[in-house]
Amino acid sequence: MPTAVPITPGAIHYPGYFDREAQVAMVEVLREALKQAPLFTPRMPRSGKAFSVRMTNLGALGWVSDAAGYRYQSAHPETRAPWPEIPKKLLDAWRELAPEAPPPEACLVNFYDSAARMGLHQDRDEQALPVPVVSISLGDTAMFRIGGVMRGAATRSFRLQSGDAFVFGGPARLAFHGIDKIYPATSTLLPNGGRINLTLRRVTAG
Ligand code: MD3
Ligand code: FE
Repeated sequence: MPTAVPITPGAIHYPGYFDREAQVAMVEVLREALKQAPLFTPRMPRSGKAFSVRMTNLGALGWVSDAAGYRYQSAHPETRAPWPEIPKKLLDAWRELAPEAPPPEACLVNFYDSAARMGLHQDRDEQALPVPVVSISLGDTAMFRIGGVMRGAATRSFRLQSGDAFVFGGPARLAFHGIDKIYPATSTLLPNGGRINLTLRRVTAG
């Protein structure tokens, strides 16, 4: 088993879960998937304001956000094509890191350029809230912030580096969290820089 570092109740950090070779192979698989399901710019419900993070999805269901609201859907919002499959290495990681959980249905792919951020939020669009979320970071280092289940609770910040995995289960599953900053040129994994975060999720009740 990889080294597990407990962070807050239910949140476990696995630094360097994917070695460099596995990271390179994952980027190669993602490049192919992104040809089929290009990154799109999500928009805030109601206001329609663009996110700074671009996204796509893998798996039976994908998370999308536009002026109509947040939801999971089975097709890409622009091409209308079904999402590509979740790569086997990610399914293996899910089985190792969340052995009790039913299989993931969604893998949200977030792409951050050096100016992108993600504000403090909760992930609660899934029916399977007892099932953990598994996150994998690739590319430039990010400053990640996690708080409590109430927006005003104290927060702690951690660096997420290329190859790191994180499991958010139990009380951490509904914790507020966000990405405050990307540190440019901290990784050579992506030739043009930036950061990719993969989150594996169960959406429907397991
Ligand atoms: C804690 N992504 O996609 S990953 C997200 O780096 C999201 O792209 C960030 O927040 C990113 O929703 C943070 C870590 C993460 C992901 C999902 C969580 C932490 C979480 C769900 C519940 C609790
Ligand atoms: Fe989130």
